[in-house]
Amino acid sequence: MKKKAVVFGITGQDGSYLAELLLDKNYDVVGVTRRVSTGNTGRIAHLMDCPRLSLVEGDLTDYSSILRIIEEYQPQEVYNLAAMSHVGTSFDQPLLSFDVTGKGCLNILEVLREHSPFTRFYQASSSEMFGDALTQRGGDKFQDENTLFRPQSPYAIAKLAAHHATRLYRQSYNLHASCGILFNHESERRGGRFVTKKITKYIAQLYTHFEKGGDQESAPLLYLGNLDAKRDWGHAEDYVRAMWLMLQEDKPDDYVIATGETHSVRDFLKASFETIGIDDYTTFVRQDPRFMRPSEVPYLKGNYSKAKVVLGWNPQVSFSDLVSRMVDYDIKQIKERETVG
Ligand code: NAP
Ligand code: G4F
Repeated sequence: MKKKAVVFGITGQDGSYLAELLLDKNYDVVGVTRRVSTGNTGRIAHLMDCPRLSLVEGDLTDYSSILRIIEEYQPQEVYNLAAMSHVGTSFDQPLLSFDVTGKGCLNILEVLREHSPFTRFYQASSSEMFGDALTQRGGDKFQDENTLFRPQSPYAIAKLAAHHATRLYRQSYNLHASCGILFNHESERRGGRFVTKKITKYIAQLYTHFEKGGDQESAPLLYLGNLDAKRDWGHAEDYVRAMWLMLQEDKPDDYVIATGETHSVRDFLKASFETIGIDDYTTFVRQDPRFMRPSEVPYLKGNYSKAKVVLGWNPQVSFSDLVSRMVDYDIKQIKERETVG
């Protein structure tokens, strides 16, 4: 039978890759978009001509719009990727963050419980929920499905509320509802305010500055916050495959999705500078208190053994490939803009 999936957050990084994957598997895809005054469909522009993709307006904070969409399309699968996903911003907008990222998930769960109990549901949980907690085994420090949650931001608290709500609806109402506890994943399509994209966009700018004969004195500077935080960074294309695999299982469950490697922001910075032949980044980078957070998550490294065994999932893109793909893409973007301009 041909399947239909509703994707909340289709205009985001993950939404765009998931839409590609589902269309590739011959699904009918219904993408939920927010009404905004300027365009927000850039990441899915290349898919818009596909007759199996339809877009419908809706907002996660509006129960009635979710109800209308689920009743009209009656999907076999629903993916909730929508969120206010920037951790730093959640300190400035904690109430909005909770309404969208926490309560928004509950809105979908309630609609499914009452009106579509056989629809399978995926919730985008996050490694941010672990906060400063970890599991220590021998010399190894990591997070897995059994690690405690100790969230350190309004975003993480909202995600944890959604995570527990999803588990509760699975246990109490028998919904096929699964959570992917996804560690950081980036890509060419990553939003410009996340640290990786901020770095690779800057590197592209610096590269073109030197290519045009600019000198060191007139080179732009990069302003960043905490360089010591460690993250487990993978590529979004690998991670959306895991989302889909979870909903194909007979039994719903929660899974950590990660690479099993951790690198500091400083490591990412160094690796990015190296792609353009610069060994010492310190001349070009300044620490700026504006980008420090009131509370930080110091160390994330995921143990994805369960996903490997049960789902047969493995990450394909290495850390160095991720860095070079993002830098190459950003350099190409600048060149294309200059050609058009
Ligand atoms: P993203 O690029 O920021 O995309 C977020 C999506 O949510 C966008 O499509 C956005 O729409 C939509 N959205 C925001 N508020 C909404 C609302 N009120 N109603 C409906 N849609 C709304 O995030 P991402 O990196 O693709 O991440 C996807 C999901 O995974 C998010 O839930 C994120 O929190 C979670 N997650 C991400 C990572 C990661 O490292 N990327 C790791 C773990 C979990 P607009 O385009 O209109 O803004
Ligand atoms: O790139 P980030 O903003 O990602 P963060 O906070 O880890 O959150 C991302 O991953 C989560 C999964 O763990 C997702 F749930 C969430 O939606 C999002 O996708 O920051 C990464 C690290 C942090 O420690 C931050 O303090 O980089 C540090 N950092 C240092 N300078 C900076 C900057 N972060 C940002 N955004 N901008 C800076 O200038």
